[in-house]
Amino acid sequence: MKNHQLEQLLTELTSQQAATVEGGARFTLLSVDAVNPGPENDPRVQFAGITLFSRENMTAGQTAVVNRSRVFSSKSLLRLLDMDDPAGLAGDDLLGERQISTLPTPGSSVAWANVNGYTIRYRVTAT
Ligand SMILES: [Ca+2]
Ligand SMILES: [Ca+2]
Repeated sequence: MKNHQLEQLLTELTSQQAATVEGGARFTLLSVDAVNPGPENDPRVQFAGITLFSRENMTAGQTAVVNRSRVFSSKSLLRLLDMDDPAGLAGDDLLGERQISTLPTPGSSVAWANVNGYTIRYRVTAT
């Protein structure tokens, strides 16, 4: 690794850690329900550009428990895609997205039913 690449990496890590120290929120992807996915049955769920879940060939009625989380410090995008190209993101279809704010979720969870037949359950908590 060249020196400037290492420097860049260290800078990125430092700013990420700074965001954690300054506070913010934790997004937790709880579960993905394939209620009625139809032909778009290879879901990939991303938060802030990071894939937290992906599975091929989910069937109607199937639930995947995820419980993966990520700390963030400003509004970030939650996206549901359908994988059509397992090798990369180029062929994926965007099924839906929403902005997630750092405000903690009231109660224990929020359900999001999207038009393509998935229910994504997630929670935002203070760090
Ligand atoms: Ca597709
Ligand atoms: Ca597909």
